[in-house]
Amino acid sequence: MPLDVPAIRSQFPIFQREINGKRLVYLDSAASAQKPQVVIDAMVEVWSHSYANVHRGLYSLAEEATLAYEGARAKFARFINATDVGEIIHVRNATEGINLVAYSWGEEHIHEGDRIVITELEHHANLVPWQQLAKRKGAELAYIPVTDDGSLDLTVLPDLLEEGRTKVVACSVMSNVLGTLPPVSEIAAMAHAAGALVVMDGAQAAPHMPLDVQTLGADFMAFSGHKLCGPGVGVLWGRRELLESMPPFLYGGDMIVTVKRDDSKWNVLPHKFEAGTPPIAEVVGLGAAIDYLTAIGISNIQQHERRIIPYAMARLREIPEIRVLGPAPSERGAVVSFIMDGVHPHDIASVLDEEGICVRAGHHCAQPIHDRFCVPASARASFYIYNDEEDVDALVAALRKTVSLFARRQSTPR
Ligand code: C6P
Repeated sequence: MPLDVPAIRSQFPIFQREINGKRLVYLDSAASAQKPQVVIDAMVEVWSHSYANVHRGLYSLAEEATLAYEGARAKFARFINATDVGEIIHVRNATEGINLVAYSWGEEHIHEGDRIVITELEHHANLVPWQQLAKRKGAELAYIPVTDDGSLDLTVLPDLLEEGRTKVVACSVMSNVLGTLPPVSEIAAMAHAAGALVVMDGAQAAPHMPLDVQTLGADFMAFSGHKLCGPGVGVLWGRRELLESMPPFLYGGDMIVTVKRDDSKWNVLPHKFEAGTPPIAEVVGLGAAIDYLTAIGISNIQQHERRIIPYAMARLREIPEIRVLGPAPSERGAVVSFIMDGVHPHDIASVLDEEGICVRAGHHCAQPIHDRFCVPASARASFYIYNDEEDVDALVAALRKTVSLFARRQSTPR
């Protein structure tokens, strides 16, 4: 079903405001998505009427808060088709989820001489934790390279997957710079055949396409609520037997069953990995966001973006000074990163801002993939449920203005 974009926009209070006297054109959802009123209301409702700490109080209010908090966990499990809610760990964000795996699983299982495989298109969140683990342990960090057209060169993977030596493959389900959608199930099958575990970074994919942890073949997957129109909490999913075997990541309240002066026993899953008071209203808010997106339909969202992306790329191609990075429209998710001859991405973002258009400019926390394409930075437009062709047209008009502004500056004698 096509999305009713004007109706969706009207559900987000932020679109009532203007930026620099212009209609707000928000093209930075890959950094963080805007929040619909239902999510804001769900959090206000918790704070106004149902707030107490969870898992601790023996009074009605605490039980209500615990039910709402645990109810959200069940929604997250359904969202990614996990059958066991104990496998859903609430974390701050995808970054924390991946760090949890790299520390808790990695410290125990990675040894000197082992190999960790990642890809050249990873966000720093799925790169630096593995890089630093490899350094601590004297392990090798190997990269699956990216081809000129922005896809993964999987011809090298069989050589990188050395049985007994390659312990883990960590891969993004969607690149935040190129939009590339690596064949993660295929990668997972190859990794498993060589005895390696698979960690999937679902941060960019989760808002845009159905993710089913049972068919994807992941052992762990992390995603962030703030990119799903929710607040700042995230989810780490992991296979129960792996999570059971791993030591806690953080120690403190709620993650124990008994503490004696000299030793402690850990709580059951998922609580073993949720030390301290969690962000209660935020978890409930993410539950509301998942309900909201599920009602729109994740497949409908994917179809919507499959129309916007080819349109955006075709329109950007009309500007000869622009070079788009990454694969063809049919091979990518809802991000388009580009560079403009002679204009720094920061300057592009500033001119667009004057027009009320928000894009991201810089390395997007993914420096190695920019190095791969020999550019220090790019500008990135990313699209979501509240964007339509009108937003693309506004972007293209503002980019034309940027081109002529800088052409004029360069031809003005100093
Ligand atoms: N990318 C972007 O503008 P956090 O910050 O933990 O919520 O998400 C980290 C992360 C992990 N993986 C991928 C593929 C990502 O894109 C991100 C976040 C944002 O591209 C903010 S840097």
